[in-house]
Amino acid sequence: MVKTMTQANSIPHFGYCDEIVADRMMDLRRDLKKVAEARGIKMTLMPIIIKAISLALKQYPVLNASFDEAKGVMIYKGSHNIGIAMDTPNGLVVPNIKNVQAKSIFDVASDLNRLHAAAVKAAVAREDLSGGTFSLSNIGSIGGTYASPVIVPPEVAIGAIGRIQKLPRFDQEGKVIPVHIFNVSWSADHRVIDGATMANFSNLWKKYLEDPVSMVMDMR
Ligand code: CAO
Repeated sequence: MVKTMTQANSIPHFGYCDEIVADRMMDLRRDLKKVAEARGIKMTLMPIIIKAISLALKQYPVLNASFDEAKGVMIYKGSHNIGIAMDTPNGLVVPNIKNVQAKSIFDVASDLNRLHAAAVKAAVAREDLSGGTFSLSNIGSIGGTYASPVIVPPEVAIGAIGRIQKLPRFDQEGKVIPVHIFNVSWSADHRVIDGATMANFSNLWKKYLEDPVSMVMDMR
């Protein structure tokens, strides 16, 4: 962590935040949870969030790339290897789920279960720790709303998820209604990613989560 975070210090980070309405994805998770349990897999919201990231990365591949500073070139990665920050008794571990672009939500849940179980036992395989292309930190599973996540070099972007809260919001008619909300905080490398690209990526990801049926439309 000392080495990686020291390297990250030379990256000019910029932050971008938004709030996501979580009600429909929570409904989806409730239904998927029963199906997954019957197959021996724990289904949280994370596999849905991770798959939505991969679907959005397909349209914004510059966020799933690395920047070769010496040559001044971008290297676009074909695989979406999404690193997940895990809080363990031995500290932070960031294994990655390989090839999320080719996996179902169930496959992602299954990998997340396997990696989390290994991380808790300090037994994550070397190959699960290397080759990440994009990272995500669900700090909300512990608490908090916004964060300033630090990019994991040589990646160019990272997201942090805040805690889901029930909050008052206005509906179309101007009435106050209770809504489940969580915040996302993105950090990106401003040498190679511009703010508009980050915002467009985040808007697409948000649309997938707020209207999960649209995810099904784009899955292969
Ligand atoms: N808001 C509200 N509830 C949440 C939540 C959130 N953001 N994230 C998780 N939950 C819920 C889950 O849905 C689950 O609910 P049920 O008990 O009803 O099933 C419960 O909290 C436990 O979830 P979990 O934490 O076991 O599983 P997960 O897949 O959501 O997250 C992991 C897995 C590994 C990402 C998480 O456990 C973790 O370690 N988070 C900390 C990450 C971290 O340390 N980041 C900092 C990095 S920089 O130092």
